[in-house]
Amino acid sequence: MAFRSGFVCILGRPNAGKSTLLNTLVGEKLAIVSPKPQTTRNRILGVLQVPKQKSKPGAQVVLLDTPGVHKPDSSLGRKMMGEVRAAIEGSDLILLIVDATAKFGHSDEIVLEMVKRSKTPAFLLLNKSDLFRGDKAKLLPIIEAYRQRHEFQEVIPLSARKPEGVDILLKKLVEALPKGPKYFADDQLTDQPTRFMVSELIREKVLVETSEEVPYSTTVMIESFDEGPKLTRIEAAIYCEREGQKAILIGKGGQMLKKIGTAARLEIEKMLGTKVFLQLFVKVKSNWRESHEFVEELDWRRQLERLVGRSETEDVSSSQTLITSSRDRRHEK
Ligand SMILES: Nc1nc2c(ncn2[C@@H]2O[C@H](COP(=O)(O)OP(=O)(O)OP(=O)(O)O)[C@@H](O)[C@H]2O)c(=O)[nH]1
Ligand SMILES: [Mg+2]
Repeated sequence: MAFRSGFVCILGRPNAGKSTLLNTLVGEKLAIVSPKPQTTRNRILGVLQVPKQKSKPGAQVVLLDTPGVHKPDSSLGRKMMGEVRAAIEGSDLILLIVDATAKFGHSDEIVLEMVKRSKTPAFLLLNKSDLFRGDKAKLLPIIEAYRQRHEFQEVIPLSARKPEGVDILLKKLVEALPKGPKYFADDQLTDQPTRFMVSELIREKVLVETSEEVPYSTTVMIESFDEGPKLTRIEAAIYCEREGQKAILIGKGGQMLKKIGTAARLEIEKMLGTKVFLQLFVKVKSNWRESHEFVEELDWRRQLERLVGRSETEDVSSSQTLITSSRDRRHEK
């Protein structure tokens, strides 16, 4: 038997549990998760290494978590849907994940259409099975709705959060992959720069702590990142769209910002393995979600391209943190 590998796109509506599944499969928190829809804004790569076993040669599953499929109404939304298409393109398999507690509707038809158009084999994952408390019969109508519309290679009920049924998914996943090379080193988990992961952890805390328009009008940019052996100093700007949102993010006497900062710092410290001094600023950039230019500026892949382009004329060593993946960092220690 030969080594197997491939690119697997995790696709679905907002809030279905895509990022939770990525984290569960890889065994590390690579993507932020929240109860609010449209949490993920970029495609997020996670490498799942399946070790060699007696008669089996092992495998490498390159997972791509994606933003939830929705009808975009801003530059940010269009960028998010572009990320979804980029992840589908070139994937060997699609995992269509649905919240099995939700009824089949028009939005599901749209996601299904994307699967059909890609002509890529797909599994249907019925997530949040823990909410059925063992009553699998409740899943039958939704299974039927999907089966009538598309031929899935596998249909698997699971709970990405509990987790339950994920081992079955993993087995079927590896069987479905083509023979292939190792695309990533044995110890590589993701390609995301640490700086980006830090900005995402801050954004996650904003999503959890705030409500209504604020979470959707917010983005985070790292302004400085100095890593020492024991202490990492980070300055980050939380951007929102209006003065009123800024007031909410700061809170009475700075309480809200403090809460967000403390929760984010604890997680960043865990990820970096150093103490962290985190300074947060709140800035207003009106209608930034409508600015194609600003939305592109937020894309770390674009930031890297720009750095590489500049490197012939400029010294980019001070920006190294931007191109060092979290896994490499752990190696440097
Ligand atoms: N009960 C239950 N909740 C789950 C399960 N998987 C995910 N969730 C919850 O569903 C919510 C959304 O999860 P995410 O993983 O952020 O969903 P997503 O599909 O990545 O959402 P977007 O990034 O917004 O598209 C969170 O509150 C999760 O904790 C599950 O198996 N069971
Ligand atoms: Mg997500």
